Amino acid sequence: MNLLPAEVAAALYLFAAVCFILALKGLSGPRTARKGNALGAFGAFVAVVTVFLSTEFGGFRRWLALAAVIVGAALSVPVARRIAMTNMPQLVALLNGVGGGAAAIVGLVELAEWSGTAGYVATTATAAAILIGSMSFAGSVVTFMKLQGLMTSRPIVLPLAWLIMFAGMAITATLGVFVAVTGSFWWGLALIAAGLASGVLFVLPVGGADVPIVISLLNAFTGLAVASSGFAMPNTLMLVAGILVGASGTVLPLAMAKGMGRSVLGILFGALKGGSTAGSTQESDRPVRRATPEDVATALAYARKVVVVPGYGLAVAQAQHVLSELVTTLRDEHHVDAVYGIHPVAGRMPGHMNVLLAEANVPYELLVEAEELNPQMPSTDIVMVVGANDVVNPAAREDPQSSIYGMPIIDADYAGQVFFLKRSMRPGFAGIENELLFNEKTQLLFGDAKDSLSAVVAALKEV
Ligand code: TAP
Repeated sequence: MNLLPAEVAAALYLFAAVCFILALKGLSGPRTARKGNALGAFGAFVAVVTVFLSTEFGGFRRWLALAAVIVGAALSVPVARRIAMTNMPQLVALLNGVGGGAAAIVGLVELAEWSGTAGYVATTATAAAILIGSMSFAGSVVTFMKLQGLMTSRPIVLPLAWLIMFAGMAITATLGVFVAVTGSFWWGLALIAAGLASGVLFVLPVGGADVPIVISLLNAFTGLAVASSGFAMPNTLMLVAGILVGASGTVLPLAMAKGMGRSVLGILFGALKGGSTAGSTQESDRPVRRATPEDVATALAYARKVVVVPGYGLAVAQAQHVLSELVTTLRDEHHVDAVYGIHPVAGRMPGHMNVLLAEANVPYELLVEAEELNPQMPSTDIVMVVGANDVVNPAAREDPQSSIYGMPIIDADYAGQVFFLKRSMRPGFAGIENELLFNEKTQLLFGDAKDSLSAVVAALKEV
């Protein structure tokens, strides 16, 4: 029995779609991101309830669907609540994979129900949903395993990788055509197997820092798979939601690749050309100048302008609260013009530093983007780098041989003095040495960022 008339369901679908669009708009800035997120979740809730009430379910199927909703929510809510911010990329990968897998299964179920009676347009869209959805599922599971440390995060390049890839693409495309022409469930099943294999082959050669970019790309794939499913069923909401995910998922990897000064194609196929995208973890033994927490506190207290550059290490140390305390003390008690320098790819996920600092209630107006900050660097007294490395590495500007050459950086080396807070002489994610560590302007305060910052805050009280 249908509990909602079709017209009411269509109006609610439209309402949910508007929620999704406004959610994306909200997510485009840190001030509105929370509201955007809540609006998107509300839209998804309305959509699920509408589907549930407006669908013709036979027999016990309505209860089966309800059980699926309850199990899904019961599994995902605690996971999302407990996940550490540093593990967010792998959670996104996993949830995205589930979405892709679901779109592929919906396609397969459609083929079974139609049993060869559907038109070519519907079967072609279904073939696309099955192929892209299963690729996205398998690719996301592999990226999850890479980021979770369940397998090596280095690029894996199989022997004859190009040949395997082209053969795989040819087989998959042929199976896709078979599904579109015959509408057969069995060909659909074979297409799922080929899609899963292609998804694995697609992400194996991607390694290290590039994995999060591939996750965003797979997000876009899932969007396309859902949109294809929505077109085939037909279901307007799935179509709209899929297109939105597909479009936003395409913009994100492009923005991330730009932040790293790389091309998306270079990231995807770079490893197939040979060479690795992940660098070394070797510690440098060149001499550096050391500072004590007291040195740092005194210099900061007497500075006019200070820029703090946070990076991945801040997230690892969970030192955002004590960093915020330090900056507030400098501003309020020592009248220092202290701000945060935000690099677009600092950390390991888009907006990582914004999210981290928002947790510590840092006012948005103190977050200054790299582009706006760089012209002010020569007039900045001190840059304090907290758990960042690659995003201030001058090799990106000066060394054409460097793997990060071309990546926009925060020009910390143009400031009067630099303090680096890190634990050791190990390099950052790119695995390359940072000449700024050996610059005569630079002093290092070794230790976990939270401990070092707490010591600086304590020392500041004595200044
Ligand atoms: P990184 O270059 O990775 O440097 C992080 C630094 O933090 C390391 O030098 C590490 O040195 C230090 N560190 C780690 N744990 C610490 C702790 N507990 N206390 C103090 N220091 C600690 O980070 P970044 O400058 O933020 O650059 C980000 C990198 O990730 C870039 O290469 C970027 O391309 C890549 N990436 C970013 C994204 C996005 S979207 N954000 C996505 C993929 C890749 P020690 O080990 O010596 O402490």
